[in-house]
Amino acid sequence: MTTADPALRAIECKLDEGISLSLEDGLTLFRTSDIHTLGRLAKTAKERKSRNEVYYVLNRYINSTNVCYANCTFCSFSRGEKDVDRVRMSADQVVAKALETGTNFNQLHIVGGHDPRQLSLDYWLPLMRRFKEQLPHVQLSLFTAAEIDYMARRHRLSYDEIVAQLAEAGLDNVNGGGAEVFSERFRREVCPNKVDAAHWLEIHETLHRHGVASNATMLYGTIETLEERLEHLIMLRESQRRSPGYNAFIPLAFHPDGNALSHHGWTSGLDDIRMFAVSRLMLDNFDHIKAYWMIQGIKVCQLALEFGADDMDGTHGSTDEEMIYHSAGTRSGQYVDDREFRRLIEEAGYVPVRRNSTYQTFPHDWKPEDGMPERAL
Ligand code: V47
Repeated sequence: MTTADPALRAIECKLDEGISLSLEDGLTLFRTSDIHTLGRLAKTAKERKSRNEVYYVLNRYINSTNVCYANCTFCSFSRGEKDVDRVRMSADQVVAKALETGTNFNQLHIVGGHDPRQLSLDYWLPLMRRFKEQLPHVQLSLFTAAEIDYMARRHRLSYDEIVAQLAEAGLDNVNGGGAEVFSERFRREVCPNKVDAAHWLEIHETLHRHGVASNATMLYGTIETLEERLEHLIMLRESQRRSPGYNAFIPLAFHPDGNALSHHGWTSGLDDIRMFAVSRLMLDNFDHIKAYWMIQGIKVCQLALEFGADDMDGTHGSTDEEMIYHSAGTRSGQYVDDREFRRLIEEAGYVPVRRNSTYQTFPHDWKPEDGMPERAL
């Protein structure tokens, strides 16, 4: 039987007084066997931020290229130029994919790889303008900071210069990937060819200055220590203090199939649930903690709502072909009907709320002909 952990009482007092938690507090939360109190604290923190609401988005997810030269050891998705199963979509193909979704959706989520033939402003700026002309109500959630860093270096532009051009072409939000774990030790071993932590943070802070929102993630379940997870969360909290503009934090559970870190295996249900709760409690200046159904599986996502999560991400629209998690072994499908989101959220005792990338909210049966809603969170 679990007994109440007295060490959580001091943490609860800090939370009630609005004091940010320390790394040591985070370790106590990760190590407690009192999972019920952990859940209660995280749920209370969630309800202080987003009351009784839980969010989802009608969206379309596209991986526009899987060609990537970063060679991160956790990745099962990347392919080389000569691989028969490489995918590199032309701009027309990406537009066709987006349009086959119909018009009733609010977000295009696109990520790719470090692909020298696709990651260029010549490809992206005209494509973004086409999206904005044809689907003006659809927010563009494009790239990760790693892709922006790659593009900036390629064009020999400063972050300020490249972000100004992307913002002008209609970029609404940048996805949270590429963060992995900020620790230098981790990056040296796992993703040495990718943007480092300081530059990842600088890109996000530059985006915020240009009015572009962003998300943040952490890949957990490989070689990182609990201290490194907490340092990562604290670095994000400090970045949000310097430069408000992060909407959501998304814990990314490691998927082991077909990559060089397979021996770490799958994360456990308890580790997943703890990650949601600890993220919610450490990141006191992030409004949203997302339990992404495709990554965690929809059942863990529903449980995560009891542990501080307040978002389940999106439908993905039609029969799509997300590749990052499907090549690494996820058993989730490609599509969830929004009625299913609403059923699961209501069963958990919350009110389902449809949103876009920047958390403007919509009635469930909203259609583009209705015009954009007034209320933003
Ligand atoms: O940076 C790659 C992760 C990220 C694996 O902003 C893996 O809403 C687990 O940006 N196991 C890219 N994770 C995806 C991304 C993202 C994902 C979900 C939500 C949002 C958002 C953004 O995918 C990479 C890396 O951390 N990843 N391979 C793997 N085997």
